[in-house]
Amino acid sequence: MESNQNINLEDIKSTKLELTRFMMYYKFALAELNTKIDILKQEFQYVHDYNPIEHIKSRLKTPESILKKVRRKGYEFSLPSIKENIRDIAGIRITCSFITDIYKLSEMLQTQSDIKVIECKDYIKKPKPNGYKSLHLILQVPIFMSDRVEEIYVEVQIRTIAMDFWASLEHKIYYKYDKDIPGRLKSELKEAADAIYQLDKKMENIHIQTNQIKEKIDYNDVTQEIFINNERFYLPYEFLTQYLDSEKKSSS
Ligand code: 0O2
Repeated sequence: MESNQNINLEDIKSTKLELTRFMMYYKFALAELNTKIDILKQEFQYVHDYNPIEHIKSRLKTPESILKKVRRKGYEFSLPSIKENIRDIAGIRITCSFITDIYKLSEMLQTQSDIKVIECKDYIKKPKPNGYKSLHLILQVPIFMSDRVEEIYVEVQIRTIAMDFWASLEHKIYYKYDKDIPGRLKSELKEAADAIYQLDKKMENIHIQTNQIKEKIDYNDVTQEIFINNERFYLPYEFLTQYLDSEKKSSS
């Protein structure tokens, strides 16, 4: 640890307080966005009868990693500069079942009125040269404090399970070889990325065919119940008929 005898204890204390407060905004932003994603997930489950999200993971960048990035990019070392320039302090990674779910989810997030879309990088349509695929969004989320509103950046990465599998292996290899992956492994990784894309498309195709069969079955299965978040509610037949009648009247 580097030591500097000129820093007094009071300064350290107040700096730690200020940094903690700063990092808390990002924690709140993650909580806010996680709630939004959870609501979208439940609504999607209800409308489409399946869960598009396999896994959600959120993380705060460590102060050590923030410092490294500020130095690497040559940004000024101040909280306003970090807030403006380091836009992945709060990060959420969502793994979806299918590629179309990635775009549906991204669209649902982007159209929320209180979320600002700052940037959208589509590494699925335009993969990185090494084969990396994922959809990256930089969003700005308002955090309502007692005396003001803070707009906080959050990076959202959305990918399929297969893309995530590839990215985590590539990430491990990247660091194992100290960021200099041997050529043979690089081309094997690229081949694996291409194979994964074909697999994603194949799985989605099977899913679409299964859905078409399910729709036919569901049409004949008019039960008198609805499920809200796994809780069952009885639906009187009259409710259905009256509702359909009023719908018809209002549309004619
Ligand atoms: P960590 O630990 O995951 O946060 P920048 O974020 O500005 O430094 P860039 O290239 O503009 O760099 O950002 P980009 O392309 O949006 O990528 C940022 C994040 O995407 C990375 O964060 C990774 O998580 C992921 N990523 C991007 N490219 C690759 C890749 O080739 N392989 C893998 N496995 N992941 C990738 P960090 O900060 O690198 O790491």
